[in-house]
Amino acid sequence: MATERGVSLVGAGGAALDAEVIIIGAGVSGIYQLHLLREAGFDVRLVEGGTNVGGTWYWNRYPGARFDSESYSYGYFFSSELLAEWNWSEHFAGQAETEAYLNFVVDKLGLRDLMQFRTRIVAATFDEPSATWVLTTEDGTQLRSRFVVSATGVLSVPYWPSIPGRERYKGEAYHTGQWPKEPVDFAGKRVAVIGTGASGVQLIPEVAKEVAELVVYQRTPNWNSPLNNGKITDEEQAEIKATYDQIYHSCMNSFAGFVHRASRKHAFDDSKEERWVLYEKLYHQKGFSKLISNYRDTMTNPEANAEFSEFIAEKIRARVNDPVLAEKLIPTDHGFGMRRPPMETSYYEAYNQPNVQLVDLNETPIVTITEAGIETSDGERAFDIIVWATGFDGFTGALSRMNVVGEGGQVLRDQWSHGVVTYLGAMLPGFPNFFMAGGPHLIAGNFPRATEIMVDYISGLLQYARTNGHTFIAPDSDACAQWTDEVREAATIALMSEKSWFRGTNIPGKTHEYLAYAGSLTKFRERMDAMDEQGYPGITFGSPARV
Ligand code: NA7
Repeated sequence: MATERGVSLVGAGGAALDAEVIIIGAGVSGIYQLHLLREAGFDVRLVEGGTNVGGTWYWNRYPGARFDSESYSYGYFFSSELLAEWNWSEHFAGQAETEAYLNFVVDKLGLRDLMQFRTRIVAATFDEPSATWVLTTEDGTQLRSRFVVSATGVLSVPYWPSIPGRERYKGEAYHTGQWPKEPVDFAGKRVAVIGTGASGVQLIPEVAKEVAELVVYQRTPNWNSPLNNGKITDEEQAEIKATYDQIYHSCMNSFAGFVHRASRKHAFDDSKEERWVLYEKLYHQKGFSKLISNYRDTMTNPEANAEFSEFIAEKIRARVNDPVLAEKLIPTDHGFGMRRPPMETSYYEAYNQPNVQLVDLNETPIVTITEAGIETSDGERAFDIIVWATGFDGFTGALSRMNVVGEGGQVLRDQWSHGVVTYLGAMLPGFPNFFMAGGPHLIAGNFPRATEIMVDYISGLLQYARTNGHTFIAPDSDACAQWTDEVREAATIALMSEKSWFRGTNIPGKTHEYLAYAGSLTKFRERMDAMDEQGYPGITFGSPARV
C-alpha cells in the first residue's frame, strides 16, 4: 500500500523496508541530510510533523522572530547555484524570509516529493532480529527503515510552565515556539508576555507598537545588546556574493561558527580607555560580535566579564527613562554571555512607552492564571492575549517525548534520566543505526554550521557502511564515555550560569548537565573530516547473519 508521498506501509510482522533511511524533521538539518543522502544514491525519505518545511522557522513565526546570526552566514553553502540565486534582504533575516528561503532550497533541489508532511513520529523501536527501525506515527501507521536520522532540532518542544489555572484562561493564549499561521491581531488589545529570553526580547518591541497595553512578566533579565540589523544594500549584496568563500571560511574556522573575527587580546593588556573604545565599537557592531570579537578572556576572566557587563548595564541605564525600571532590567545573577545573550532591536526603548509595563516576578510572583488574566501576589490583571515566551525543552526534548526504544528494550528517555551520553553528538549507546543531525552535544553557536558538520559526518558514515557491506552501525561504549567526558570538560572552560536551557535547568525534573558541546567548532570539524580516512573509529560495524 502506498501513501500520498510514496512511502509504503509495513504489514504486521513484515520486514520490508519503506526506505533505507528515514529522516525525521524538515528543518535546516533535515533538508540538508535529505539532499546529501539522495545525492549519494540512498533510498531516503523524510517525515515531518508540520504541514511544510522550515522546522524552527516554520513554528516560530511570532512577531519579531529573526536571525541572530548574519543571514549570509546562516544559509547553506554547499551549492554555488543556491548562493548565487538567493538574495537576503536584511543582515538578519526575519522568519518569513527564512521560511521562504528554505522552501526555495527544497524546490530548487527537488526534495519535496521525498517528504511526507503532517507525519509526527511518536515512537521509534529498534527491531533487533532484522536490525531495522520501526517508526510509529501519531495515527498508528508504522514505517520501517534500516537507518534513522533524527533531525528534530534542539529547540522544537515548546515549554509551557505548569502555572496553576493555565487551562481556565478564556482569552487567547499563544506560545512563541508554536505560533499560529494566521496573524494574531494585537491592535488595541491588552496583552501579557511571560518570559524575557531571546524570543520575548524579539517579540516585545514589535507587539508594543500595536497594543493598548503590554505587561511583561519578567523572572530573570538577560544581557540584551543591539542586533544592529539593516537592509542589505546593492553594494553589500554584491560584496556578499563575491566573498561567500571567505564568509564560509571564517565561519568554519571559528570557535562557534559565527562570521565575526575573534580577538587575540586579553582585556587587561589594554588600558581602561582602550577597553572602552573596543566596547563602544562592539556595541555598535552587528550581532554576536559583542561576544566573539570581545577580548579573548571576557568569558573566562571574572573581572573582565564584570567590566563588560557593567558597560552593558550603563547602556541599559542610558536607554531606559525610569531609573528604577532600568535596574530591574539589569541582570544581577550572571554576567554577560554566561547565558545565551539575546540580541535586541529597540527592546529597552519599548519600556519608555506609556502603554508598556514590567512586572518583576521576584517581587510579585504569579499566584495563578485566572479566567480573565494573571494574578500575582499584587492582585489580578485582565488580558485579551497572553503570550508565553517561556522557552523550550532544549536539546533532548524531542527525542525524550518520542518513545525511542533501543537494544534490549532500553528506552532513551530512561537512559537520559541518568545523564546524556552520546558519541560525537551523532550516536547513542544501545541505539544502533540511529543518528542525530542535531541533538544533545551539538556544538553551541551558529546552528546551521554545527549541524552541517553532523550531517556531513552521518552521510559519510552511511556511505562507508554501504561500501563495506555493513548494515549495522553502533557506537562503542568506551568511545561514548570518552566523548561525553570531553563534552563535560569543555563545559568548564568558560564562565557559565547554572541557570540556562543549555543546562536543562528551565525544565522541572530535568537532569542538570551542560547539553551542548562547548569546544571549538574548527577542531571538531577537523576531527569529523578525518573520520573517513580513519575508517570511522569508535564504531562497531556489522552485517550479522540475522540482518
Ligand atoms: P528562553 O531563553 O528559555 O527564555 C524563556 C523565558 O521564559 C525566560 O525569561 C524564563 O525565565 C521565562 N520563564 C520560564 N518559565 C517561567 C515561569 N514559570 N514563570 C515566569 N517566567 C518563566 O527561551 P526563548 O524562547 O526566549 O529562547 C530560546 C532560544 O531560542 C534562544 O536562546 C535562541 O537560541 C532561540 P527564567 O530565565 O527561567 O527565569
